[in-house]
This record gives sequence, C-alpha cells and structure tokens, in this order.
Amino acid sequence: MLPPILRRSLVVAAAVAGVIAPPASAATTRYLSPGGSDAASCTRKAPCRTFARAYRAAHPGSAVILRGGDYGGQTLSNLPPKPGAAKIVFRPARGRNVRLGPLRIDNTQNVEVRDIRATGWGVSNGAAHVVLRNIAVTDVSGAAGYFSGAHDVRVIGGEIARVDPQDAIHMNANHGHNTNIVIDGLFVHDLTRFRNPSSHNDCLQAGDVANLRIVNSRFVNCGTQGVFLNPYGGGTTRDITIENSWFGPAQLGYNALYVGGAVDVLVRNNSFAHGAHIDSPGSRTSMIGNIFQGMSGYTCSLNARNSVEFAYNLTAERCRGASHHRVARRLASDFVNPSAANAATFNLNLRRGAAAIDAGDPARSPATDYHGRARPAKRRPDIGAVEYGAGGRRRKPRGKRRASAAARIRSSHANRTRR
Ligand SMILES: [Ca+2]
Repeated sequence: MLPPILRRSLVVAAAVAGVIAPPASAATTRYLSPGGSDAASCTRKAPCRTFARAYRAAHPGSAVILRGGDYGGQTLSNLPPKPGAAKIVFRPARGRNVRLGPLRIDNTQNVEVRDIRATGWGVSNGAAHVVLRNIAVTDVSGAAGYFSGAHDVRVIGGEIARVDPQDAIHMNANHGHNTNIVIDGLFVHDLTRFRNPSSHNDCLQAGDVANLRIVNSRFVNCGTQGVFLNPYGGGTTRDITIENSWFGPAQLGYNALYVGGAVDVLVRNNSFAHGAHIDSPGSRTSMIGNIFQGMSGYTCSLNARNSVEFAYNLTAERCRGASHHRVARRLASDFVNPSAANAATFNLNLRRGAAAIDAGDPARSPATDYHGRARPAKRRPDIGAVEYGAGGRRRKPRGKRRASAAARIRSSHANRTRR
C-alpha cells in the first residue's frame, strides 16, 4: 500500500496527464436539443439540454450541434478552463433555426457561438477568448450586447436592431475592465426609445474598454448618439480604432460618432452620412481619410482643431485647420443611397465620378475596404470606407496587419505629442 501522500500525487499526476494529453479522438461532437436532458451523455442519440452541460461534456475544439428550436436563456458561467486554446463551437445543425433567450458568458473561456438568434448576449466577469459570429438580436428592450470584464472577444457579422430603450451594445467596468474587443461586420440599426423617452440609447456606448476595433460595420438610425466613446463609472476608454465602417444618422439628431473622454482614437476611412464630434484635444484623436457628409464647416473646423491629425477627409463645406482636405458641395449625391429611411437600403457605396475617388491618403489607407476588397483600386486609395471599382472576391479581414498599421499611426502621434 502506498503512503497517502504518494497515492495523492499519483492521482494528481494522472489527472494532469489526462488534462494535458486527451486522447486523439477527444474533439468529439456533442449534441443539444430543446427536448434533451442534462442527465444524458450529449451524444446524437442522447442529446443534452443546456450549453453549460455541453461545455462540460466537450473537449477542446469540440463542436456542439444544436437541434432546431427554442432553448430559452443560456449561461456559461464559471466553467473550468479546458487545456489549450481551441474553442468549443456552438452552432445549429445544418439548415436549422435556433433561438435563445439571453446568452451569458461569464468567467468562461474559449467558446464560440454562431448562427443563432438571441434576445441578448453578455460577456463578463473575466470571460475571455470568445467569438460571437452571426448572432441576431432584434426587437428587445434591454441592451442587446453587454461587455463588462471581457477579454479578447470578437463579434463577427450579425445584427442588432429595434432596441428600445437601451443601447445596442454597452461596455462598462461594473464586472471588470474590458480589453481587446473587435466588432467586425456588425449591422446595428433602428434604435428607438418609445418605452422611455428620457433614455440615452446609443448604438455603442463604450464606457470602459482598452483596445477596441470597430471595422467593416454599419450603424444606421442609432438612438441618442451612434458610437459614443466616453468613460464612466470608474472605466477608461482608450486605444480605439474605427475603420472601414458606414455611419447613418442618430435618430435624435446628435452625432453618429461622439469622442468624449476617450483617449487615443483613430477614425480612418469611414463613410459618414451624419456628423461626428471630438469633444477636446485631450482625446488625441486622429481622423484620416473619412467622408463626412452632413458635417458642417463649423463642426469640421472644431474637429480639426481638437484632433492630433485631421487629414485626407472630405466634407461639403470648407474646413479650417484640415490638411489634404477636399470639399465637394453636393457630397450626398456621391453616395448610392444616403437616405436612412430604410436601414436595409442605406448604401454608402460611391457613384461614378465621386469626389472621394483616388483622393485618399496614399500611404496609410487600410489594405482592404468595407467589402473586404483590396485597396487601392486605380491610381490611389479613395477617401471613405469603400474603394470604388475594387475588384476580386471578398478577402478575409487581415486583423493583425490592419491592427499594426493603426498602431503605427498611433505611435507616430505619440512621438509627435512627446515632441
Ligand atoms: Ca482608388
């Protein structure tokens, strides 16, 4: 008989060995069904019922296949980390529609949820390495998306619409700080506040986040403001990149983009059909290569004064203090359809002969455009989110390359500020 300490250490060693080296067949598919049971083994013939049960039964990299139907609210909370970085992927069975109530990912890591409809999602309390891909949240009253203590989260594709009266996406520090968040290809539209006319509801309120990238996304008919970058409640809002995105109006006539107490903000190659506002030079904001249709000459001059750099932008009125600036009086007619009367047909592609064509920053424009096509086409990069006449198939966004380009601009600004 082994002494108790040695016995215990053998047990621990066996457990560790099991964790580090799961058998080769480990990434087994697990199954969920609205009619399943968590007492089952999560196999095809014996599906389980909840996301949390499937997570526990899954190995790193496992797929969890959801049979069609309504699962109600689902929570992945305080679940033990799996070894390695492979994500457990929750997705519907082919051709099936899956609906959830609220989806909460809380202090749990390495999960992806895709191609479903939910009444909201939240990533909080130290949750990390999460992908939310093609999630639709429409016709809800609470915040559709919520970040609080979230790290390395990517929201890819998907839609948030008809939220009343809360924000579409809300970030705060109530459950920890948020770091490294990417929003790529999201369509946010038609926020209202009929339920509470005094509500302040934005398409995205960033009250706490470090390193947020918003790319290739659409914001149309937001609430009070569009993207609202302003810390509160002990949060900080810093290192923000907004790139290759379309901005329609906020319903109350405020700004499509508001830069308040955020710090180190890069706004590059976006197309706006409504105003943007930089509150003070303290934000160290750069605005480069944007189309600002709907921004008055007065606001533009104020923004130029409050920017670290305001260059290669295009407005309908003259803009004092801007460099490499273009003015096109009938700017609205350069867009295919800048009317936000219908968010679905709002279209900031460029028309032939648009003033933005070949007028962008030759050195620092992103390598791809709103549609993911290579930039530049023709002689030079265009101003705005779309590269007119760019051909070829949509390319996958190259996040690292674009992030490093943004970082280079920021670091050149930091150097200038220091001088
Ligand atoms: Ca071009």
